[in-house]
Amino acid sequence: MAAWIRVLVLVACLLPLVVECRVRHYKFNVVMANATKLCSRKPIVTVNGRFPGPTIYAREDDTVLVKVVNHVKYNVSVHWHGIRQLRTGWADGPAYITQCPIQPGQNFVYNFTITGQRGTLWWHAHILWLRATVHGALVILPKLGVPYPFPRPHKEVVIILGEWWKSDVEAVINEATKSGLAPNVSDAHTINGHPGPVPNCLSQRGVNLPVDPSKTYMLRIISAALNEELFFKIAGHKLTVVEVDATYVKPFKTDTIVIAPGQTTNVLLTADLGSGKYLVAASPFMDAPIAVDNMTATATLHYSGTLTTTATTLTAPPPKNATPVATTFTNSLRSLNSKKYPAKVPLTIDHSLFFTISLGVNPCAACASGVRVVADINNITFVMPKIALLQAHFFNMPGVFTDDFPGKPPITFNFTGTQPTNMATMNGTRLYRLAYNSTVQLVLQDTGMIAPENHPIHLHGFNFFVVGKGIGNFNPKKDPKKFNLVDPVERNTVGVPSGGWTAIRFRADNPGVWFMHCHLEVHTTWGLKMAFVVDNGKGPGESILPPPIDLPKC
Ligand SMILES: *[C@@H]1O[C@H](CO)[C@@H](O)[C@H](O)[C@H]1NC(C)=O
Ligand SMILES: *[C@@H]1O[C@H](CO)[C@@H](O)[C@H](O)[C@H]1NC(C)=O
Ligand SMILES: *[C@@H]1O[C@H](CO)[C@@H](O)[C@H](O)[C@H]1NC(C)=O
Ligand SMILES: *[C@@H]1O[C@H](CO)[C@@H](O)[C@H](O)[C@H]1NC(C)=O
Ligand SMILES: *[C@@H]1O[C@H](CO)[C@@H](O)[C@H](O)[C@H]1NC(C)=O
Ligand SMILES: *[C@@H]1O[C@H](CO)[C@@H](O)[C@H](O)[C@H]1NC(C)=O
Ligand SMILES: *[C@@H]1O[C@H](CO)[C@@H](O)[C@H](O)[C@H]1NC(C)=O
Ligand SMILES: *[C@@H]1O[C@H](CO)[C@@H](O)[C@H](O)[C@H]1NC(C)=O
Ligand SMILES: *[C@@H]1O[C@H](CO)[C@@H](O)[C@H](O)[C@H]1NC(C)=O
Ligand SMILES: [Cu+2]
Repeated sequence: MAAWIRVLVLVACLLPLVVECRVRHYKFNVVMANATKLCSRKPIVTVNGRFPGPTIYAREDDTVLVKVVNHVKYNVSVHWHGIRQLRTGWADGPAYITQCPIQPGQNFVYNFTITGQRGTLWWHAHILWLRATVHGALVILPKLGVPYPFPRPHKEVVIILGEWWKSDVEAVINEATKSGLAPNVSDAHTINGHPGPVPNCLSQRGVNLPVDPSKTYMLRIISAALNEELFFKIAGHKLTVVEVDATYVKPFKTDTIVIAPGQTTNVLLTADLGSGKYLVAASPFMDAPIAVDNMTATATLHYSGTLTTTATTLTAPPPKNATPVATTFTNSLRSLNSKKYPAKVPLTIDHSLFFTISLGVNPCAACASGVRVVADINNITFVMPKIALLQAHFFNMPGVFTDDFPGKPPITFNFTGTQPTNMATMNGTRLYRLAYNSTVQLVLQDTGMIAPENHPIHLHGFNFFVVGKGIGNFNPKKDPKKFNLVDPVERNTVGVPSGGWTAIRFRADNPGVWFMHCHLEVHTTWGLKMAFVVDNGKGPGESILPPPIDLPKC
């Protein structure tokens, strides 16, 4: 190929999908930038000076190459949330799990191929609390010529929900780490970077979403919030849910969606009211006695031909403790399970695991409060290693982790009833080992230690099927009889309900080290995390590839 043709193809591949490109190149400059959309002049950490960051467009089967250059004072790493990373765990991104961080002045090329996936995912920083402002959409279109399993929308719009602090987010978590107690809640929620009108803040109108009467739009909704689940609704309009976490679902209509940090939801919206302006609202969902930011972020759905001066039709978001709204929504989610998109639920199980998801309290002499609030899985507060686990696994480095993560908690108690008075936890960098292609059933049980709470649990490297959920303690005799093994929703992040449990199944068909953690950043910080180590298989294409030469060093 002549050099000028190569350049032409490279440039064309940066434009959203006008030509077929097998390889898509992006450059992420991690830089400080002023947050002009927000009521603050404080510089924030961004990609390419944008908040939210740039959208990555690709098609199923494409290879994506993203060169990340770190121009800030923080260590950085980027995670491609929901991308399976088949055999390319080196490109997954969680710092100290699959890679050492990209240090100031350094760079790294993330190189991965999107196999068997299409839909809305997203990318975000996976170190410290940087993902508050370092995040963006990752839109995977079907292969050329392959239609959606629903009528093609007139237009597609990315909607990123977020959480915003007036203070520097690293100062917020550092202050909490010093005290040993919970960090400050955010000061506002955002829709595409804008909170909407905020008291004492001029020129904050929120984003405008223009629509033409009677046309259908697909909203690719992403929750990049740090610590809070959100309700999302649009005055006067129903939303038809067609996809979550980049897997198609049986379409259903709803007024309100509920979305946890880490999750994505595609909805169809038909502009069937002819004219007017309608409020778009994102507000917190919290059904436990835990402080949240109670601000509602707003935007406006604006029909073409409607005067700007027209009054906006308002809508009241559900009260923050509206558990029934959230439950009705999650209970409606089913895999499409069509011939083309079958739900391949594992029917035989090699590893039946039971993990308690919990908070705890340890003594802390250095903490201002004398104690440290922690979080754990099966009573183990995860201790981050100094060297990435995937490197330690690949190069057989001893002493970095052990593979004795327990398959059940050390003590069985009434998890959702009266709690043990001893809320101390154990510490460790313990992993659970899986043979290639083995199958796992994992019951995630919330506890009432400190307080029950809805925890969105995210698994890297896999999608899983959500085969069951319930309130109270999981009953291993009765509950499995009610599991949905036919068309359970398939996703990468699932809420464990407050004072309840969720059961998931997956097949360990991806060798590597795969992080699993609560996607409430505060809980991840507190230690609500662990990892699976999946051994190589014996056949061709069943081993992790060697690390890229530019993989950052610790
Ligand atoms: C942010 O704005 C301040 C004041 O307007 C300016 O001095 C500074 O250079 C800006 N910083 C960046 C990173 O753009
Ligand atoms: C990306 O990884 C593939 C192997 O998965 C390799 O063949 C290719 O050369 C890599 N590309 C770059 C630019 O590193
Ligand atoms: C946290 O909130 C308290 C009380 O409003 C305030 O005094 C403190 O400065 C906040 N911390 C940070 C880091 O913003
Ligand atoms: C929101 O929370 C703040 C601080 O906790 C409180 O002062 C305020 O009354 C709350 N507002 C609403 C509408 O609940
Ligand atoms: C667990 O505690 C709850 C709440 O107190 C109670 O309703 C339930 O009966 C208890 N379950 C068992 C098995 O003791
Ligand atoms: C957790 O581990 C700590 C430290 O070994 C122990 O004191 C506590 O009883 C354990 N708690 C539970 C619920 O297993
Ligand atoms: C775990 O670590 C914390 C803080 O480093 C400490 O207070 C606690 O005693 C440790 N727990 C055990 C069981 O070692
Ligand atoms: C994985 O296991 C399933 C069921 O046991 C089997 O059908 C399939 O061929 C296996 N796949 C590989 C790649 O070994
Ligand atoms: C950045 O990462 C390196 C490698 O792990 C580590 O040695 C260094 O302390 C980190 N820097 C900061 C500021 O945390
Ligand atoms: Cu959590």
